[in-house]
Amino acid sequence: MLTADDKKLIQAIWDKVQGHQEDFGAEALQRMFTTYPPTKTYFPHFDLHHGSAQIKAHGKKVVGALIEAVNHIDDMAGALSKLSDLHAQKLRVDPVNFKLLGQCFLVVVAIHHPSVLTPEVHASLDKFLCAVGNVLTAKYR
Ligand code: ZNH
Repeated sequence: MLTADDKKLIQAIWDKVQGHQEDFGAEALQRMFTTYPPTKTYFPHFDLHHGSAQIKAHGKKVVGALIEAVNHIDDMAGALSKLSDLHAQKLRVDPVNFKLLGQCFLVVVAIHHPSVLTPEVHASLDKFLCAVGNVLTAKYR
């Protein structure tokens, strides 16, 4: 469960992410593909080279969904319902991968905003990313 304090810290860090949606998203994906190569198997139809337009576009979508989650932090399941259907019915991404992408995203935030990512903010952001992952894998069966 996200506490009121978590929500405050998450909002604060997202104020820094807004406006860098595409960059941060693409960096997190690039990092995930390099660090955890098996994640590439979900994107056989993508050009995965550095600076790929497809990675940028996808990064923007993924971070856009995270922003949507922040904006509806008390009803993430509702806000991400369609996306949850898509991941459960069509994409069937193994849930472990959500942790990996979350880690990569945390590292990207740490690189760009080292002073903002205090241990407390780190903990809250981690909780938030796990919560999003749980929503996106909730309809798996
Ligand atoms: Zn996912 C898609 C989000 C994770 C894989 N995604 C997607 C989209 C979005 C997302 C928004 C788009 C949709 C439409 O278009 O409608 N994701 C997301 C998020 C997360 C995720 C938020 C967390 C946090 N994913 C993930 C992972 C993986 C994935 C981990 C693996 C590894 N996705 C995916 C795919 C797709 C998607 C494959 C499809 C792409 C294309 O375009 O084709």
